Amino acid sequence: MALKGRKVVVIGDGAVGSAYAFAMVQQQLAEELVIVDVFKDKTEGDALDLEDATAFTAPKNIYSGDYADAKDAELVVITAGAPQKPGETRLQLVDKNLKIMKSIIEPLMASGFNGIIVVAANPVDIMTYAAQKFSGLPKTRVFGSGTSLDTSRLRVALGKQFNVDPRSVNAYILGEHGDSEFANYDEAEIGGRPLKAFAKDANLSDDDLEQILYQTAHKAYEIINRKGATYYGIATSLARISRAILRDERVVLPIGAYLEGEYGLDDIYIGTPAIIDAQGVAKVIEIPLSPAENERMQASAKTLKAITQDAFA
Ligand code: 6V0
Repeated sequence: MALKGRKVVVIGDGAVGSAYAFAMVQQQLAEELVIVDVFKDKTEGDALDLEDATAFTAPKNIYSGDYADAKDAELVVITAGAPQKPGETRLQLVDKNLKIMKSIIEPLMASGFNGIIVVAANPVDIMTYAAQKFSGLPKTRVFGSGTSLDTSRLRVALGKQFNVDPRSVNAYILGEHGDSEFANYDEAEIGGRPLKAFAKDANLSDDDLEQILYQTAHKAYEIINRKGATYYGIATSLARISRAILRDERVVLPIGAYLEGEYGLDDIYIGTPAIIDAQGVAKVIEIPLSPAENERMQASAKTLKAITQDAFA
């Protein structure tokens, strides 16, 4: 059952935004769903199309809207962004997407919006940092999808490997949503038994586990090479995060959280588990990492800090 009055605004109605809207309707997670994009025809078309689905789900108010509609929204999900073009550097993309983020946050805040922002636009850790800076909202109420999708991919891969439901695999991808991310294999477990014990039973070496991590981190390319974009996975991750907020679940999810001392890091958004409730990030869960994993966390943070410092110089 959807809670009454739950209003969600999705900004960016591309592949990810429209798949997210569909997931929200299928899971009956919002009472009111507003779709915003510079491409107005697309939002109107999607709203009309999604409306048809409400004949089979609980009644919902779905419409193409504008920033003013965010005034009384609980949650805004930002999936708007320019994709990387051939020959374009990552920093050039950061620059372009920062401008887009600014052009979104200004009218959003001018509407009087005072809810929670979840960012999925890439590079997500940097865009989340920007969304918080531009909005001035509390850091607990602005967070990113971080390593949410990456963690899902890892759990799916390990679930297949050990023939167990991915939901029973308690492993995380931590760090940047990108090349420097890593898995917490040393602490990961299935049903309370160390994941490394399952690996030993299956004759998997640490190198084999690293290979699974590598495939996980590069799965996006496998999908993009075949169909140009990835969206169902991230859309479902975003719907899961939305449910945690709208239903005040206090569930532990991997997200991109602002750190203030956790992992010895400060002033950065990075992938880590956190408790999510109606207020946003209720608590960052700092996993006690092995020395080798901690080194990877620090290296990942260094990569992100360098980009942030360049972008905000
Ligand atoms: P897309 O299909 O090109 O959609 C982007 C949408 O943003 C388009 O509909 C644009 O019209 C819209 N848009 C652009 N500028 C603005 C603006 N100023 N205001 C409002 N809308 C605007 O891209 P797709 O949906 O595939 O990806 C969206 C973003 O999600 C990209 O940055 C991806 O890199 C990112 N992803 C993030 C993932 C994650 O794990 N965090 C996973 C997949 C994609």
